[in-house]
This record gives sequence, structure tokens and C-alpha cells, in this order.
Amino acid sequence: MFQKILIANRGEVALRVQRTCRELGIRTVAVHSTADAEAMHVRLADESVCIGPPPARDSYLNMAAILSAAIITGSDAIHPGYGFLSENAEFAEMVAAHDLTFIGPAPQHIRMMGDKIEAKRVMAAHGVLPVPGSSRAITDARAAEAAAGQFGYPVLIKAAAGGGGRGMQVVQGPRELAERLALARAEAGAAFGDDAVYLEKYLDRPRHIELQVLADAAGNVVHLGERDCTLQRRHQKLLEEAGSPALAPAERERLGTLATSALAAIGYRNAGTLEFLYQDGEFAFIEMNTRLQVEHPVTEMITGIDLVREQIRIAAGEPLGYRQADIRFDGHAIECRINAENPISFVPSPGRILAYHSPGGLGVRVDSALYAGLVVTPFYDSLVAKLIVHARSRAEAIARLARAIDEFAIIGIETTLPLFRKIVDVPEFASGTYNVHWLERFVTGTI
Ligand code: MV4
Repeated sequence: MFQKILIANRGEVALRVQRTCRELGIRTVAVHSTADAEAMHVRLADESVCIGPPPARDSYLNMAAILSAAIITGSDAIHPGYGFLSENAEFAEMVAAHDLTFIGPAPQHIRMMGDKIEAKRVMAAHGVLPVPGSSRAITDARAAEAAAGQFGYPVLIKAAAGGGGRGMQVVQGPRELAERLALARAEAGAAFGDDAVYLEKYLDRPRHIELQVLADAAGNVVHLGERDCTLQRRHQKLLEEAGSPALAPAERERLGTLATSALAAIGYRNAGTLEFLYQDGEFAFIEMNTRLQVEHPVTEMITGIDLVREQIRIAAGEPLGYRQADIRFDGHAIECRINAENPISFVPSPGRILAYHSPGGLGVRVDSALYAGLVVTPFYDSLVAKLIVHARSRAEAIARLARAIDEFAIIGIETTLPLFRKIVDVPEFASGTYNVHWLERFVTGTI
């Protein structure tokens, strides 16, 4: 097992990884930009190293600075958290080249899943059906027309290097195709430095359901059930649940069996998440994420499994030590992502935290690096806290969430807490019958 882990991240996820390291008796090294000198993840680490100025590209994305910090502190492994370098295959390779362990999948699997066309091809070859679409990158309108003709309009153009919805273009019919294709390619090139795009059949009212998996070095693969991330705004998830209000236990079993055997076949290792669109009782694979996800706590709450502990143990070569049949799904969990933003306009709201009180009691968890006196800077993601509740049923979890939101006080900046207080009171939310478009209409006042 590792003696010392460098955590190449900041904020709540840096604390999240530190907590597990402490429980495992592993020392922690924090890295930070000059903007984060007073941050909680620096205060609570055993050691810290300043790696650069505030812009992420000069600090939290600065591979040479992070590797130097790992070497001078005598760290044995690097946990990347989520975002930043967590899905950077080149970084994972550099970590290994310096005789350090990257706590995550092998570079080849990060690279494979980073190419969304390749990810769909590989998963399809192992029996996980993707959304119908083009099997290769599309470069000209004629190839696009031929592909669209095969599975029919409307189609969606996506960036091969993308993910997360950036640069997507819906095409209603053949007359719009050439124009939208040019637009999508230009956007993909500007955003990802790669203008490869692909086409998919556009599903008009899907839910977003994802499956958490764990795979060890010995080839044992288990799933930890699904998360429902249907409530998104502009491709940013706002509220996630485990399990999905739309799914029956038998459907979870069917999906889990398919997905785990596919990942075993490709030799995947560590934690991963398969993303699906779910519409009319059918799952269609769209992407795989090769990192710990922001919404992982809801899975931890219903399974009792510490995902960061499993990531560290797997990276150290230890076996999972349990089988699929040993995993129990207990109750229901909901997470709200609380951002430092105006709850109506979503304009970022940096500033000093003047007072802070977090909720507690049975079934309440808060993952946050906030404290009274901290200055929230405008340099990074606006996520400042995750409020997670767990209860025996979804209805009880919603009631618990409402009271936990009422207890939560974050004074000095604007946050999205008032938006969540509204959502939990809406009958459509309680019914669980919405699709990915519902929240957008709710926040804009269209419904
Ligand atoms: C889709 C889709 C419908 N059809 N793909 C958005 C983020 C990325 N992970 C995948 N996304 C989608 N892919 C096909 N073939 C719908 C979404 C989608 C979405 C689309 C428009 C507006 C809001 C959305 C929210 C979640 C998912």
C-alpha cells in the first residue's frame, strides 16, 4: 500500500480524497495555486506545495509542476480527483514514467474512452448497444447525409473529442445538414483542438442514467448500480440520485451484467462510469468516464462502499475482495450541487464567506471545503458544496433534503441553494417522470 499520496486537485474533492487517505493511514500532499494558499485542502493536508499562479493552466493543469511536487515530497502515487488532469492519458503516462502510480485506469483506456467514436465501437463490439450513429468521424456533408439516411432525422452532431454536450448540433432535416456540420466542426476544433465529429440519432426526451463500475487488476468487475443525472442545465448536472426513479431492479441487473462483462473483456481497471440515454424502456450507451465523478457520493450512500478507498486499493494492486452478489442497494440518495452563483441568472458570485453553518442529523452528508472567512475566487469551477441525503425511500429522501436545505447557511456569496429549495417542492420532481429538458424549462420559467 502507498505511504504518501499527492492529490492533484483542490476544493471539496481534494478533501474527499484526503479523508479516505487518513482512514487508510496514508499521508497526504496538497498542491495549490497562489489563489488557494488559504484553502481548506491545504490546511488539512500533511504537506503542501505551491505549484503556480491562479490560472488553472499554470497550476492545477501544470503537469511538470505537479510531478516535481510529487518527487520532492517523496509521494508514491497521485490521485487526480475529477476535472483538471483526471482524464489526461499523457499525464497518466508521465506519472508512470516517473515511477509513481496514477490512481485511475491505464492510459490506453483513458485514451480509448476519450475518443467518443472509439468508445462506442469498443462497447458495441462487447454487447453494450450504443445510440445508433455513424461509426466513423464525419468530415464532409455527403458522408453525413449517407449516415443520417441510415438511421433517420433528427440527428445530433457531436465532437469526437468532446463529451459533456459541448458543441452539439441538432439537425432536423437534410437541408440544414451541411451548415450544421460546418458549425459543429468549427466549434469542436476551437474547443478541443480536434474537429472530428460524429452523428447520432437524436433522442428527443431521454433521461441520463449512468452506471458506476469498479474493476481490479485480477479482472474482477462489479457494478454499484446506477445514478440518475437527468436534472441538468446547459449540460451541467445540478441534482443526482441513486437509484434512478425510472428504473426497476431487473433493468439494473440486466444493464449491470452487460456492462461489467464488456469491461472485463477489455481489461479495464479502477473506477469508471458508463453513461446511457434511457428512453421508452431502452438504454443506449453514449460515453464512458474514466474518473471519479462529482456525483459519486450518492452511490456511496446506498452501497456503503467508499469509492476513493476502492480506487486506491485497486491502484495498489489489491483485489476487490467481494463479488457482485455481496453488493446491496439500500434506500435512496440525492445530491445537490451547490454553486457560488445567482440562483436565477446563474452568474458566478465570488466573495468572502461571512458565516457558514452546515446541516446535519441522520442521513445528511456535506462535502465542501468552505469555512467562514474563506474567499471564493473567480478562477475555478463554482461548485462550493455538495449536499447529500440518504433515506429509506425517495419520498423520505426528498423530505430530508428540504429540511437540510433549510438548515444550510452560506452567507456572503450567492448560491444555488434557493433553486434546490424550489425544485424539491415541485410535484413533477416528486413524481420522477421528467426528462433531460425539464429543468431547463423550470429554471427559465417556461413551466
Ligand atoms: C444526446 C441526446 C439525445 N440524443 N444524444 C448531452 C450531454 C452529453 N453527455 C450527451 N447529451 C445528450 N446526448 C442523442 N443521440 C441528449 C443529450 C442531452 C441533452 C441534449 C439537449 C439538451 C439537454 C440535454 C441534457 C442532457 C443530455
